[in-house]
Amino acid sequence: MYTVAGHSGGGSLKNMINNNINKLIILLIFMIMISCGGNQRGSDQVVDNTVIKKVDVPEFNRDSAFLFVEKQVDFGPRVPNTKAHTECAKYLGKTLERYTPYVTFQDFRARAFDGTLLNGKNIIASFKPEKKSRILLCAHWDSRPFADYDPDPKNHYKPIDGANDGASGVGVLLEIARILKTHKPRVGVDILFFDAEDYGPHKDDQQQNEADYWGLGSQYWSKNPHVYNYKARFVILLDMVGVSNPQFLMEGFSMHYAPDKVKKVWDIAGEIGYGAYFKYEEGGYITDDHYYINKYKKLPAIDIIHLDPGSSNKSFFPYWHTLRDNMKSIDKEALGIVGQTVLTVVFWE
Ligand code: AHN
Ligand code: ZN
Repeated sequence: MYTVAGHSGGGSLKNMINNNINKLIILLIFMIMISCGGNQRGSDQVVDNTVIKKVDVPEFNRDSAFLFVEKQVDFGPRVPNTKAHTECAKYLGKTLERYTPYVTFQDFRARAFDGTLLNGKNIIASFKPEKKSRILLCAHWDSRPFADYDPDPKNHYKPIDGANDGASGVGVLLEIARILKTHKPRVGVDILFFDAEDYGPHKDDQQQNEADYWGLGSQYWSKNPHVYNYKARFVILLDMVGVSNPQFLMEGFSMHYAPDKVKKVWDIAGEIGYGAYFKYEEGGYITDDHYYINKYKKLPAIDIIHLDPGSSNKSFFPYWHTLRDNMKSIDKEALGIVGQTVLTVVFWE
């Protein structure tokens, strides 16, 4: 037999003490709950004797982000000129239209390394389009037509799911779009999904100007932005952000073109508790979509990308450009780390 604490009846001194201890414990739990509530607030910043309020940041939902990744992968490989690609574009557009009325589809044609004419579609969602002060968030939504780094050569011409390489960044940004429907940061935000990032030359096909066959959608947008004279304070690209225990090193072109923006993002990640993943180490130069935004559009653009200079697959995650880049390689925790960091950057701007 036992009595439930606090409900033991009787008026003995022992019971009174027990009751008060229970009240104290409940009070303590409440105080802890209040101080750890879903909203994160950093210590306010003081610049030139002015206190800059660090506003409350909504909570990024990693389960929701995971579902957004899964939805894309369910279409099959999103290779340009395929049905899965067309269907997924519709899904991305429809989903964004639930969160903002300002969705633009930018159709373009681009020649691939092997002469194929690709029908590309960049997809852009804007929040507070009237605001001059803006942040641009992007990721590529297409997936690679070849698993040219698969351990089995029989797979080298099969298309990949691109769960991490493509869908992870888009999933994180769809979750941010969902949040921006109801939570309004001070700045305007654009979310841009680039097409035809990953149709670069096959490993077995040696090319002269190899690099410029990657990032075809971002090259097109950088030379033909969806808005005349488009400006943003800075640009954050997400690429391969979904594997467990991610390691975000400071990518070379990001550091070359926008070192202060890299520092800003890395500092905020550390401030909200993700310093173990955002490392102050250089991680090599990656010709990714942000490179063309810097080079042609001349906006400061950084890449948040998992890098592992010791890895056998260039310096990327172990399943990069293999058939194992599927849903099994996706970790909710990683999506949450990146999502909460980017959301905080946006709300503190
Ligand atoms: C190069 O390997 C030159 N660029 C890699 C960019 C990339 C591919 N990002 C994802 N997949
Ligand atoms: Zn890729």
